[in-house]
Amino acid sequence: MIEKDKAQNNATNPKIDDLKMNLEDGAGQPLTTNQGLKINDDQNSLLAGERGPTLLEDFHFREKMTHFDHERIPERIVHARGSGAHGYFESYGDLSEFTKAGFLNSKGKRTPVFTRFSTVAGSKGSTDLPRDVRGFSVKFYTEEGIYDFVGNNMPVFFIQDAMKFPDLVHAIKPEPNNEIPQAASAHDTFWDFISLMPESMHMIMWAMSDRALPRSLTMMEGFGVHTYRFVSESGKSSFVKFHWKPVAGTHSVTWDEAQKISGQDPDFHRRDLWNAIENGNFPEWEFGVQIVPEEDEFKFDFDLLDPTKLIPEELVPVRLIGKMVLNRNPENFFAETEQVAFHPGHVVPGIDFTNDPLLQGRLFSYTDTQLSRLGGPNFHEIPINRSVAPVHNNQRGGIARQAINKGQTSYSPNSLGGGCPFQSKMAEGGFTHHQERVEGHKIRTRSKSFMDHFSQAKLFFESQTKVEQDHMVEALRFELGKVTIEEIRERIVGMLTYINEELAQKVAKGLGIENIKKPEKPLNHSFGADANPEDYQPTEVKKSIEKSPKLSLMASPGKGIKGRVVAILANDGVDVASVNSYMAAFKKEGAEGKVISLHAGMISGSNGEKIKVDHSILTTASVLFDGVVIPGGEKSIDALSADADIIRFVDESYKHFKFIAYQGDAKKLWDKTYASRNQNAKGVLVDKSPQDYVSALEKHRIWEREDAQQIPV
Ligand code: HDE
Repeated sequence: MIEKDKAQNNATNPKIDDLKMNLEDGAGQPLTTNQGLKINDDQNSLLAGERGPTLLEDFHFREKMTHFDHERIPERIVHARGSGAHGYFESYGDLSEFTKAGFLNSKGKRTPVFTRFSTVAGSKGSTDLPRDVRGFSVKFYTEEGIYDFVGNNMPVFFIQDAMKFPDLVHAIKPEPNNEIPQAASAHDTFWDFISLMPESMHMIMWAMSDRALPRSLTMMEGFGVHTYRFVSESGKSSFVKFHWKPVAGTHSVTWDEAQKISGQDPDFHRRDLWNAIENGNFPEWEFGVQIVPEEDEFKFDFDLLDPTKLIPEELVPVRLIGKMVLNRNPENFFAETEQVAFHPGHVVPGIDFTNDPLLQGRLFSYTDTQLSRLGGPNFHEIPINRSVAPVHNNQRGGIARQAINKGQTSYSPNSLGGGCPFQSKMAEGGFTHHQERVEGHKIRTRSKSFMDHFSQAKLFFESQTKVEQDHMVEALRFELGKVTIEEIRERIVGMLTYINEELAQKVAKGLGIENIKKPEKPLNHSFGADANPEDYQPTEVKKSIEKSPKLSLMASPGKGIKGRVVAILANDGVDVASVNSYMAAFKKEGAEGKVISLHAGMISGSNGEKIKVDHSILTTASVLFDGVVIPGGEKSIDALSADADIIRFVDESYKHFKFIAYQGDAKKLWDKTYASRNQNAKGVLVDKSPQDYVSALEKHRIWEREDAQQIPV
């Protein structure tokens, strides 16, 4: 443990110290019951005679079985599938001009964090690679209490009012009659709902983009989505949007890959995060803020309170204020990743809310859901949720209460307890809500300023590169192609015409829709029975900027190849020096080379040196790697090129736009691929150095490869 602490620079992480109180380690210890009684036989029940019935008296059996029977808790209603890790946040400087939040107010200040990434729609055991939004939650264990960032990897949301959340989730989850499909939006109920809710169209553009297929959890951005508030010591308030920017850059996989990964390794993202941390390639993100002075609230052509809108970075740049490093895997998945409970309402002085009606609803939902998921009101005492700042109040009792609260009083005001625990003045860190002036009639409605449903959908689509736009067209063709009701497809395609005519045409073509009906109003069907439908319809498209290049995934390629994994195809007789030089080049960059061979175990190189095989071809697939390298060695190449799975491995890598390098005799193998029919195949490095390959890989994929899709694998 101490070694690990040192390596992970955690010797001074107060949350890790706090968790140590609850660590249990059975190594070298006798087996006991939960009451501490040493167990003599854990293999057999207590029987009445050798072949007799089991006795009710067998308390050891009863205890063991009862605990087992209750091992599961309800999975999260959304975001059930997740992976988490510990780490720290380090502030770059002093942000006290805008916020009094202590963890942001001095250069180099470190705060422990626990971060959980998730998919949204699938169950706990579903694949990591559905087309879906990803959750991005960070629990900051600050000296002033817990601050939870609970965001997504897309900066906007499907709906504007929390009232619609149960409907959205019911629509996207498996259909209630047959519980089909798992972890997928490509089905009737989801698109039926969307087709009646034009406010979703901006988020739909994001969900149909490559953002929904991240290569790695460590290669995606995070967004707070809502506009929050910063409040300074002097009470000055500003609006703020939160961002996480991955140092490794933003990268995705293709839809064909995603589907295949789901079969080959449904734990692909979880494994990737785990391995990166175990290998010491600690993932990093920079934390950024877009700050808008309060007086500029109405300066934009959209409403800052509308969670279906983003602030283009070209209008308000993102200011980077700190860095998060994830450097430690959990000891126990259930205790930490499953039981961690996030809540956008867990804030510290200096961070406050706005009246975004989606955010306001969330402030209710997150505690409420933990009551059934974690069994009662004491979930804050579960070690992973426990604040490192001291907790004292008059709450008592409840299921599984851990704290042994001393004293006679559990009320306030009291005199018998000396007035304790006492309230803190603002100057002593007591939280006060920002004093926003509020007035209005009590009405159920949606603000008219929220009705421009298409302008940012358009901005997003038109800011993508050609490759990304093509992927979006394919995604919509696929998703809507799975919809069995023709009117739903038509309604969506009709809606697309309001975003971009060409997009609508292309999707329609894929669906065999000959006459696109540009739908008349009402496009929006989400309003109360006595409301005037006209008041709820999308308004004119506004264009404050034509393009926002930052919205393209390809705008942030990052630096280096940290976290990438490259397949090295090798068999007995391989050129060992070549394998070793690739391995060394990858390791130096925080990436990994994995030797794939025809069999497991060891292979002997051309010089007799033994090399460990990481995967036999039977147990792996090209979709699990970022690229492929084929070193020379006559005997190795002869054996590999006679294997159809190896040829397919290379062809499939080509199909997925991956960089391929081969050397010397490996030309013989290359010549057997479909890909080799193209004399000018792009992204294929012949007899180049490992360093050349590393530089190429930095680009992630060679999207300019026009013939990639023609490979029939
Ligand atoms: Fe959540 N959301 N959400 N959500 N959400 C939950 O809380 C909810 C929304 C997000 O890793 C639940 O503890 C409502 C937006 C993440 O544990 C639940 C509304 C964003 C996670 C809940 C939203 C999110 C959740 C289920 C609309 C991005 C996983 C389990 C008003 C800004 C946290 C739980 C984790 C989880 C409610 C919309 C992000 C039911 C009512 C917008 C990352 O409370």
